Amino acid sequence: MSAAPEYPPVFCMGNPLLDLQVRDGEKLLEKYGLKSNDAILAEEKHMPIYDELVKDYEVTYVAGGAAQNAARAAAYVLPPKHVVYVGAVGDDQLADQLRAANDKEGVESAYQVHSGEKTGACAVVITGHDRSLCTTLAAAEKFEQSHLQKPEIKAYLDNAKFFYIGGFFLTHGIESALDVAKVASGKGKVVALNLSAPFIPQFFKVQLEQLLPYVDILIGNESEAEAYAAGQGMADSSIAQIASAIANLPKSNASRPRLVVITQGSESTLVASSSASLSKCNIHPEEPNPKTYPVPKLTDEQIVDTNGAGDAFAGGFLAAHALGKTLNECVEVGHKMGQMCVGQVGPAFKFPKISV
Ligand code: 26A
Repeated sequence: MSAAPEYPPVFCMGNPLLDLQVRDGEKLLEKYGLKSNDAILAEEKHMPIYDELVKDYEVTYVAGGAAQNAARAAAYVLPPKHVVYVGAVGDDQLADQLRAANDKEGVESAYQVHSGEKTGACAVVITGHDRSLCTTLAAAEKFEQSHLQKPEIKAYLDNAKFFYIGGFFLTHGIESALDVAKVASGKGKVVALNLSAPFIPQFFKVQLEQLLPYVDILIGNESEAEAYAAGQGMADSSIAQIASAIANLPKSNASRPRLVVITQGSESTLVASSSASLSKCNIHPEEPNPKTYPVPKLTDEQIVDTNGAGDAFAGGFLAAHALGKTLNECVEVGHKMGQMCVGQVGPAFKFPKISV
């Protein structure tokens, strides 16, 4: 991969959001009926939370949006100009802040801008090591398929080799996700999808099932895997069984195995493959499949908050894969980026950069 390619090889798509993050939010969880470690779409009853945060709490404003976090993590690992991110924003200060974070961290923002709309926001309520995410998508859910047809976006799509779609995007954008994934997969390119939150496999099961045949790398955590299993009548299955089952679902591009990568916070990460092989980024035929990878331990003092840690893992994993690293190296880079993110406020990384 050349240092500054004409077009970025990594294309990410999701909901661009600005995170409004607060600590010690126990009262907020109670008041708005939020679970301490969850991600939801705000309902009518949650809407006052954004004003309340600004009025009564010390808010840290930080670039968010799950796939955008992964894009910034990937850019951290890759040489300059290797990552482009697509999603819809408004024409407001929130969008300016997101663009500035992407510029600083080496992600090209290829936003669809909806004038007169607000950019999406996520209330991030931290309690201990848990984070509760409550999102109003606003402009993000106005993303239109036509954006992908614009010549400048088509050029990104035609030239990218690795595609990353946020599972959260399936709440509104299955047609666009299918557009991207079908074409990419048909050309033998790599398509990665993040499950994003338990409510995606739970309530957007149909959309997920439509997209999965085109997915080469599925990334998620243990509660998302369990939510998937519950929807498939596999509620009593272990994480290993669930990961293997997903890996072996029908796949459009049969020339590439499907990898299912399940993180479990500070517990081991698990990777299942539809078929072991000698190829670099896969499980070796003599190794166990699924294979588990211990996570380096962090002390309590090293943990600032866990917002974005899973996205950082995913971005690191994909970037290492784009660099032609082995599966073991991809998981290792994922762990390093996840842990780096846990040591910062919000979905953020260390600057000046350290090598990973
Ligand atoms: C559709 N929803 C609910 C969402 C999100 C989301 N990103 C896209 N769509 N809800 C929360 N997030 C982002 O997840 C990151 C942590 O993984 C937050 O913005 C946060 O940065």
